[in-house]
Amino acid sequence: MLNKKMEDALNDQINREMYSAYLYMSMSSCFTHKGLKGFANWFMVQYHEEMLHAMKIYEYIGLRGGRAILKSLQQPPPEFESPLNAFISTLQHEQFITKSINELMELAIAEKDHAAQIFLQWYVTEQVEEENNDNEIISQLKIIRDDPNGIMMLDRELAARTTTVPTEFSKGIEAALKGTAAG
Ligand code: OFO
Repeated sequence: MLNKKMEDALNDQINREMYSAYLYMSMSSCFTHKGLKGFANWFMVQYHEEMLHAMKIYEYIGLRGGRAILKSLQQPPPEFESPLNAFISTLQHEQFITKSINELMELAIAEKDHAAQIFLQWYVTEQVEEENNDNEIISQLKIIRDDPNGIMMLDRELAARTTTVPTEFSKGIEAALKGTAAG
């Protein structure tokens, strides 16, 4: 059974993951509007990843006898002036998420909740990959700068990103994860 402190902290993390999804959905909309469909695709794939992150916690709280409580979402910015600006914002947001995951892990250790520590390990590993993905694209964008040919080439590359996480959560996240790379 989850204790109240752990349950509240995990519920706050659901909200942060849902905001992440909302933020990347907003970036996707912005780049669709700018005619950069590859960047829009990359951020929509990221939206699905964030929904998975939120749903895993939602289900975990229930498995441990707690109750997922959904809170209001903050409005994400509607506009991003350039792909570089959006990816720098993405990296900064992911660094904030990494900090919040580390704080959750520290709470699980302080509360001697071994099951939560094992559960949170997946997120610790995931954040290393998330920050690395953003850093790689930022490096490319810094080389490209304002070169339209470079932006269009990267846009074509990012158009190839596909969703590898399940998007059907109605039968439960563990069922949806079986047989996927994300599981
Ligand atoms: Fe982007 O890792 Fe969850 O929030």
